[in-house]
Amino acid sequence: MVDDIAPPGPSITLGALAMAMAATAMTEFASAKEGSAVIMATSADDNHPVEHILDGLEETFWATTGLYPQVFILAFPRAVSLSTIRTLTRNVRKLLVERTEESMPMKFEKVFEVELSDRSNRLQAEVQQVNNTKAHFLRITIKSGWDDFCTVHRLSCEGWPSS
Ligand SMILES: [Ca+2]
Repeated sequence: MVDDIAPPGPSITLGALAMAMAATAMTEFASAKEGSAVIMATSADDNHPVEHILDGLEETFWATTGLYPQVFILAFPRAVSLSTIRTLTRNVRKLLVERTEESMPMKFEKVFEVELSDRSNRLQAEVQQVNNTKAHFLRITIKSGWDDFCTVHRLSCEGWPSS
């Protein structure tokens, strides 16, 4: 007798693939540890520098010091594929997030624009699902505020390395 040979077939089922993908944790790319940095900002307050946006701490923040709009650019060390963008701010009204995949932060295209509600100087937590948005740089523009000055406490950009 000839031994039965298993028929060739897919080595992994769709269900197993879905489980494997779900088990792959997203990476937080808006972090100095990942090699990301804020490379440009329109306000520089020694007590509340832009590094405070990426330090992972809620209590530390970047503070604006002038008129709107206020802008900062986040550079990832390489292009990434983003799933979720979160911001933790105070007194931000209109927020625009743009991206570019190119190696120079010159030409940006819109990812989303939102108007945050007035929380009377309390923290505003905003979450946007951005559906595998590829970005090497993000440009964040605070177009207007609910007060003369606003603060950015955290920026979170979760996703996967871009293939
Ligand atoms: Ca912080």
